[in-house]
Amino acid sequence: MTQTDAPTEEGVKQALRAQRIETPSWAYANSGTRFRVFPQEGVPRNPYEKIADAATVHRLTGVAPTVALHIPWDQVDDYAALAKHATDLGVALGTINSNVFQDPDYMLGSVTNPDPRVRRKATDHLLTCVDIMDATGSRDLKLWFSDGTNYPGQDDIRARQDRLAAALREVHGRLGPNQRMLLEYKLFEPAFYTTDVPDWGTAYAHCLELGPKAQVVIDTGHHAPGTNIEFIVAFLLRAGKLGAFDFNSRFYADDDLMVGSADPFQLFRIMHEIVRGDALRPEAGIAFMLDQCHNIEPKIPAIIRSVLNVQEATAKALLVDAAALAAAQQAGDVLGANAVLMDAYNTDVRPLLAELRAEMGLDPDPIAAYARSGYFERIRAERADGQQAGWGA
Ligand code: LRH
Ligand code: MN
Repeated sequence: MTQTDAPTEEGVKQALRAQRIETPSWAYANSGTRFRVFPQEGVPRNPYEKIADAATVHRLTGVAPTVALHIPWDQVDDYAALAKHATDLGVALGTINSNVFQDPDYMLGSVTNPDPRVRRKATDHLLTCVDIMDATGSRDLKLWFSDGTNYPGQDDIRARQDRLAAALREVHGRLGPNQRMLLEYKLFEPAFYTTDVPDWGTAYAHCLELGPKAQVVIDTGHHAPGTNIEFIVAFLLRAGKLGAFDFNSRFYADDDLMVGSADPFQLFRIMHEIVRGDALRPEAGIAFMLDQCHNIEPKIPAIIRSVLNVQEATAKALLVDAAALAAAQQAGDVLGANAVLMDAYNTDVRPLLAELRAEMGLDPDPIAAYARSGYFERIRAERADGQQAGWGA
């Protein structure tokens, strides 16, 4: 289906069938806010059980075949065995996420820390994550740095950028031929004055400086209120520097709520730019990941709902009549052009998706299928004892 053809139902279904959404291991485990992490029944106790839950989401949705890991939250002795476990369950290990934001040594920064010993330790962790990618067969290393300062004068803003660039360069040099590093930005939190990678421009500039294996990640919860995220998507796609999304949604800050729950129209506008940029198909190389925390809601149904929300926004974006849109834009027909987009957005795509799932041999309603499956009752009993997994904050 190209940009000029009017969308066909079969074309839309074909694109949706090929969609790939990666779920995050940490969303299956306990998470919360600085005020409280509320444990839930049936929560996984180790990476093996997190992967089993991710496999359940894939079994019911058909479009979530990979699970992202977070190190050390998903540390194991044998990553090849973990990868085999995933394969046996019909999924694969995906993006490896580094963690240089919890160790006490990183209070004043990790790779940007004034202390070279701490910088070395942080960079070594990033390199260890690449070793893990070699063992799991993962393509992507995702780098998010909580690094920043809380008070003016606390540290030299420019010197911290030099330190960051040096660490990133070392990691970029270590990557194998088919491996990438994905640099994530975030406006603030946990730092409240400067953040060393605060916005897409900073991430983009570092990735340009690094080279072809460095791409930008857009976490949809990491922007100042009112930021036009789809502009950033269009810009980075055009520049060939968009590597991935961390999908979630928010009403205020980095709320990490279910993607599409707070602002489904924004998710549609983002997916419209993806479809317009012919970047939905897996070969385009964009990793569509969820990065969420289900603090009060049951975790597996929340992730299934999130996958469905991405599918719905994508189906609507695929229904945009590109030819009519281009014609109206060309003619300066402001209302006409807007109407083309709103017609697609206001289309109820749920029947089409239910039909597609049936054609894929899946239950048209994955959430109801999960409730009927008895999976929750089983894991609740199996995992009644032992230490539940969490993010150890
Ligand atoms: C930081 C972030 C990052 C992850 C973490 C779990 O806010 O978005 O992507 O490492 O959440
Ligand atoms: Mn993220």
